[in-house]
Amino acid sequence: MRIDIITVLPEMLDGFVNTSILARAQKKGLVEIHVHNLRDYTTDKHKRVDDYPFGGFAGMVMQCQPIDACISALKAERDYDEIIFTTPDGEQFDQPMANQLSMDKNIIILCGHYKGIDYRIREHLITKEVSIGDFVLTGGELAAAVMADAIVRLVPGVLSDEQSALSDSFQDNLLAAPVYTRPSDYKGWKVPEVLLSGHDAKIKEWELTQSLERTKRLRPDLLEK
Ligand code: 6GU
Repeated sequence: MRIDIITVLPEMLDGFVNTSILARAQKKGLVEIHVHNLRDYTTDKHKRVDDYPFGGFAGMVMQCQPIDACISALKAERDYDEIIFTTPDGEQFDQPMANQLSMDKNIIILCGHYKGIDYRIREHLITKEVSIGDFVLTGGELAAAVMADAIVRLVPGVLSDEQSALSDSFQDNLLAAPVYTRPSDYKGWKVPEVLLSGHDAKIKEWELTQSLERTKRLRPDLLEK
């Protein structure tokens, strides 16, 4: 899988892309992540990528030209399954969306900034608008990083134990059961007896009961889905 991220703040993503799960996935040759500086695509001699909005509104708007140039250059090299724009008014990112995107071959994530981008880009070039939650971030870089992390860890082979993505919270609309490690008794804080029993069926049943109980208590909305 290949993810191209377009941003005016590449340095904000470089560290993340070259550490974390994304670095491991790239080293294994399973994923390629490319960060593009939008400023490299402007024809403006002062390297500006934004301008005042028509209509006299407040703030600045990202211009069509550099975004179109960058996306066109990428599309000339390969076909893209999705061209995503990060924006607080987009569709809510969630685990099913991460699953779906993890099956794509090539995606672009365009990071929003300032007051927004010229709406014509959204009408003509963007295929999917995504928000990571009901709050406002200064820019789409953190949203792009969140999405890339959630997507890449689902690509087969990225996680060392493939089972571990399957038992994630949300993967089946249930929160994950608690986990414990040695020692079984720490300062008198004890691990549930059943986990030490070696009785697989009983352990599975305990895990499901815990998942259901935690979901009912903490996220009852998930049980309605
Ligand atoms: Cl995708 N972008 C921005 N700027 N703010 C957000 C967001 C995205 N998702 C939630 N808040």
